[in-house]
Amino acid sequence: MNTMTYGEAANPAVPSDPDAIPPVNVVALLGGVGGAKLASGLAQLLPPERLTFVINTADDFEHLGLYISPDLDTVMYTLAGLVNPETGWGVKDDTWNALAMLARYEAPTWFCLGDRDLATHLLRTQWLREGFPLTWVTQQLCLLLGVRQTLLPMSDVPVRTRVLTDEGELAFQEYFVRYAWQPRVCAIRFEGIEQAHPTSAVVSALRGADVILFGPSNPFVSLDPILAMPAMRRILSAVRAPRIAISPIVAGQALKGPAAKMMRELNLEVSPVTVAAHYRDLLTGFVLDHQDADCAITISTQMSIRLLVTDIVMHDETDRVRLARETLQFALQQR
Ligand code: FO1
Repeated sequence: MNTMTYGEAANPAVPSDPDAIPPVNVVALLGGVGGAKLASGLAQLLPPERLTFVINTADDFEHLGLYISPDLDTVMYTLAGLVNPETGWGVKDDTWNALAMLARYEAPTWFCLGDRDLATHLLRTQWLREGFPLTWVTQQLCLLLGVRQTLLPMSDVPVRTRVLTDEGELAFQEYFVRYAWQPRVCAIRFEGIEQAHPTSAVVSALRGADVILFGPSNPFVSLDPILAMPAMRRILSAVRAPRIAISPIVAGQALKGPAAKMMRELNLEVSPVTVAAHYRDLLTGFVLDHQDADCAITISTQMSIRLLVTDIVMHDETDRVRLARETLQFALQQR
């Protein structure tokens, strides 16, 4: 059972918890499944009004007329306690009647939309068609699902990841889901990025943050779209809050998804050193796994970044809370 360390009534008879996290404003930049795990760990340590998650929307796409926002949904379902624990995305205990009917119509079924999950996409699409921005739509969905933390799309302007592969250029979900990230990646581009800007909600959250975290998400397709928006690096460099990234690479492998395969195909070493170097001018600290402790010297000598070496693989809820706690304690030492 996890210990809730926030919001407990002060009782002088009970010694204060030395591990308690003070009420600080934390903003985390996140992609999908890895980001959602960190978000759920943070959610057990801080009151919801202290937590803002800025989420990649460059994976979003239109499918069968519906607007799908996979990373927003993954974080939202996780925090609502609704996520499918087997996949890390979609809704738990979902059924697949609509998908089976689509198959009968010989419609595309490579992107698996569960019956319950469909409700989210239907409502989001309807509200977007009525003219509401994605930020507002996300806020409403979260409110209705009882998610009290703030989930912010990185932008209300559409950005779409395009993956240039040996089999041609693919829309991100085609590359990721339809072709199960098998085509060889040559380059990645973000369509619409020049026009995209972080929303005013994202900018104020970053300016008011005491700590900024970069989740253990794919640097190239989950966090780069957030960081590639023209104003973003300038805003991040100007804030005084500690900025800490958690490695998505452990012992030469990605925690999830194609990050390691992409690194090999882009002729980069599959190592936390590559990840730290990728963000280097934006970071004050970096968290890597014990199994990569030999990288610590390289990172700390070549880049002026402080390091935390710990267990970063999140197998269960206890791991999520422990990693979130250690990362916050590490960040707070830097203030
Ligand atoms: N990922 C899959 O690998 N296969 C799917 O069929 C699939 C469906 C899906 C439906 C809704 C949703 O919100 C997410 C879904 N995902 C699926 C996950 C998702 O597309 C990827 O994990 C992310 O885009 C990468 O972060």
